Amino acid sequence: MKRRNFIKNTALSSAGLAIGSTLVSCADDNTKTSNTVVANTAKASLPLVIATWHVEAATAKAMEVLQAGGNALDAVEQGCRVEEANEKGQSVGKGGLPDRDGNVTLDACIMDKHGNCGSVVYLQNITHAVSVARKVMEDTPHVMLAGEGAKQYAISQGFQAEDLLTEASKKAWEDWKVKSEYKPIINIENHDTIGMLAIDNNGDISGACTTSGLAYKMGGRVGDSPIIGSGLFVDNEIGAAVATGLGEEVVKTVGSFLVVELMRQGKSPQDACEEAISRIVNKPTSDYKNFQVGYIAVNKQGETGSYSIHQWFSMTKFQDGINEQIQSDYFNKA
Ligand code: SD4
Repeated sequence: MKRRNFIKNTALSSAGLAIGSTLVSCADDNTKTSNTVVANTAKASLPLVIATWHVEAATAKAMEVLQAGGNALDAVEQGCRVEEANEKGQSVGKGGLPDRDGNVTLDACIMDKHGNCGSVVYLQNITHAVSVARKVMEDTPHVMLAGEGAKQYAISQGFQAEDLLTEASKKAWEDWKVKSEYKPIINIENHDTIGMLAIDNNGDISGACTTSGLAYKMGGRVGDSPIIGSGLFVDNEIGAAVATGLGEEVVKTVGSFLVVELMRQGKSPQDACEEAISRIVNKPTSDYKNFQVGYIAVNKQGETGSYSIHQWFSMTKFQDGINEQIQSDYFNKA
């Protein structure tokens, strides 16, 4: 059986479908090399949405899109926009904490079921970075736009330029300036970068990620969130993953791509997230006690997983009418 057909046959319908646990080796079609696919026992109903941290309003919006018949791409974009517009969230969109010079700079990306992707880095003055990333993906010949070019492109597409530094974020920055101590803080907020993955009624997967990055970072710093494969990766035949935490450590291990490749090799989303974290913490020089990284993942069968270095990372999951925050298991139990 061709791999693509095998996976298609095991994809779940909106009614939900149980799949037996089978190890299948199969030759691929002429676009891929041979591979091994494990179909885990799963009973998932579609659609479903997962997101990093505690973002129930965002997952609710995404589910609303999916239940109205929208696709996963629309769902993740609309879901992320909720947090970008939420001024109380100080790590995403408007109200994001600035860099050390007081500039709010945003990173975002989006990826669809075809493997198309778009991203923006170091974007200023535009709240909905995820929507600019989608425009880059759909309406330009490029994958990534940065800085002033990204901003000018957004404005040319009708996005409104505005000051993203709210009074609360300005005050936090001024307080920080008293000591000007740069230290990534573990679990800065009750939520952080929002990364969202969705499977729609057709069983197709998309993902998005948006952030103001690390608070008080150096001017010009870009994290993992807009880097395809690091902050986010989607393979519609296998699954998807998204990262949060100290972007530098995610980039060094190409974390989200790693999670998806581990799922391709047969690992469950949970095991794949755990292995990706172990690649970070088991480096001989790892300073993991001083930073957080968390992953969430979903596979084509609708199984999900999440794992982090430290406690208090969580995933919000909306499925079967239940929109809930799930505490993630974590590595550092010492
Ligand atoms: C970054 N990964 O810019 C993002 C920020 C984040 O928890 O997720 N912080 O490195």
